[in-house]
Amino acid sequence: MIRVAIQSKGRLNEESLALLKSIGINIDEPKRKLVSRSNNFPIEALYLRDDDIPQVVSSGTATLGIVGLNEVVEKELDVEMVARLGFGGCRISLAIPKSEDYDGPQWFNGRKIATSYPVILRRWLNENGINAEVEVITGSVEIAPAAGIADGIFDIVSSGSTLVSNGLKEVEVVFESEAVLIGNRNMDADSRKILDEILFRINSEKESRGKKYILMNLPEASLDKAIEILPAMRSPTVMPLASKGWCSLHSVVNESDLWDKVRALKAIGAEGILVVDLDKIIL
Ligand code: PRT
Ligand code: ZN
Repeated sequence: MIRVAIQSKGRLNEESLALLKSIGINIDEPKRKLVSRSNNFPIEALYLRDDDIPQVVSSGTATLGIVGLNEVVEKELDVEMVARLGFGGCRISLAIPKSEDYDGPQWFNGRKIATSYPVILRRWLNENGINAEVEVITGSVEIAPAAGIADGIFDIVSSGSTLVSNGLKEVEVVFESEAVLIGNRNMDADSRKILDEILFRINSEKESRGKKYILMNLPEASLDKAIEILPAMRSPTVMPLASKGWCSLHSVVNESDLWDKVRALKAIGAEGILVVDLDKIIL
């Protein structure tokens, strides 16, 4: 049994649980529970504030954790970075009042910046040789300039609408983040085995993203051309049809070029084309 720390509420909670569900792990939602055990996988969820997740994983209270990369880097704790999870995407940026002229990082020299991410900010200031004062505040960082607390802010941005509605403009993207799976450095062999199974399932799930299963009837004479249009994982599956001179062709395509492929296949005589959602691809 291993314990995985998950955000109890907030932006990453739903997608963390959805990720576990998508890889076949049943787990109850937090609902005032601190711990909940899966009934079909040797895992137990520990529901916490995101700020506490790097610490509990680093200390071993939980073996795994799902948390924003920004929190992991900011806390400067030694944990294993196991996988990027592809959700919770955001950036941490510097922003200043939109009326200001911005002439590059030196704008911040001698100015005051409000943030909840002082470690990541100080690193950037050092790298750029900027001497600025860092004002650490938690929550509502975006109101600091209007409140006269700071000249600029360093905060999480996703759509950018919070900045706009506070009269601010984004001037430097300093850090790109997404949800990550982290692990305790000293996990034992049994835990490692469970983690390997989780990773195997996550990768199968990832592999199927943005892909569709396509099947069609095709004149056998067009088969070579169709195989050129549809390079599949190994090679497309071809099956004979009852009507002479025809076959059924199955393959996997990227959703991004699905319609180009469909047009090309129709042009060489494909009929009855079916496009089906893919759930997992086990390589
Ligand atoms: O209660 P707890 O401490 O667990 O949660 P929290 O309030 O500290 O964090 P939460 O739930 O807001 O965010 C958790 C994680 O989600 C962050 O650490 C990031 O990794 C990630 N994330 C992704 C975001 C955003 N997108 C985001 N937009 N975290 C915060 N925001 C904020 C942003 O600061 C801004 O104020 O959302 C606001 C809206 O953003 P715009 O640009 O879309 O307007
Ligand atoms: Zn938090």
